[in-house]
Amino acid sequence: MKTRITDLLGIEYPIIQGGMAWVATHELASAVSNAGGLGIIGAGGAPASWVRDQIRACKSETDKPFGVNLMLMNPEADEIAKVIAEEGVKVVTTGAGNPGKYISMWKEAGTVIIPVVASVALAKLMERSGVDAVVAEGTESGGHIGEATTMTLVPQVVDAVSIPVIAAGGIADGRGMAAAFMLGAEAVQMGTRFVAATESIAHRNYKDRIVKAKDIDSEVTGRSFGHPVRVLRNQMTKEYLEMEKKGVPFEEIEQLTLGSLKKAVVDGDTKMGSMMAGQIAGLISRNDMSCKEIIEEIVNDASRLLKA
Ligand code: TUI
Repeated sequence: MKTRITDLLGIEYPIIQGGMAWVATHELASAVSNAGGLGIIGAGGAPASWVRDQIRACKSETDKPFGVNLMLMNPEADEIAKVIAEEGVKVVTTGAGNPGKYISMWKEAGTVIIPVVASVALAKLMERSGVDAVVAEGTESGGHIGEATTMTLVPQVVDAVSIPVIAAGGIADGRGMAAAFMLGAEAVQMGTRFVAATESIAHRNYKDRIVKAKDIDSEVTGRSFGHPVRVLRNQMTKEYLEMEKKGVPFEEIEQLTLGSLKKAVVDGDTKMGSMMAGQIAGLISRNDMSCKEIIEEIVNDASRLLKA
């Protein structure tokens, strides 16, 4: 499965791991890269010093390329952008915003730049800014999301730009990967499937909830604030959505979610934690597979389907 993305990134398989806050640590990133995909360290809301330490740990665990995801709402985004350039990280992906102001610095450092976009407009703007590829992420994804579905967004982005497009949102097996390729994608990015991988440091309770999840078990909080986030339904989402419906101001509701991602990922609090996951969680039935096993299974299944 050679594509412009495998060539651009110097990887064996066109599979990229999502840059999930708290979950996408050096352990997961190096495991995905060592398995032939592209592992990503998720900066999330972490400080720049943490990101630098993670990059150095990942370098000690793999000789293969890996990337860093810069979540643009991070208060230390400027510093993290610099750390990425200074450490000579091969690939950067960005989320939840427009990375325009960092592009020239990263280009000078020779970093491959891949913004995550949720619209054709941002994809076109990014191409004009000189980025190397885009991730077109559908609303099926976990975490911070846009409006368009993967099925509608991917082919429209593919038609609108000439750079390669990576599909994300709702992909967790070989069928999803083959479908994305039929839409014109040249790689896929998966998040939720890798949360449940053996190398993921996510708490056992969170992994178990992904395995138990059914098709309609996610909720989107924060829509009315223009900050939609997809998570698995629990006590926290129930309280959040009730408050949102009542028109409780954002600042007050925010108290409910402060630190809630760490609660889910690190403490395993499935009641009040924010268990970010995509709609495809219902398809994920195992948490005993390594990144290598996951990637090999998906690539084998997708190749078979695409040849048929
Ligand atoms: O970034 C993501 N997913 C995320 S970030 C995140 S961190 C977080 N933690 C706690 C609460 C809330 C967030 C969790 N999940 N995906 C990439 C993505 N980017 N999806 C959608 C977008 C996006 C949306 C609007 C990108 C750009 C954009 O507008 C850009 C602009 O300013 O024009």
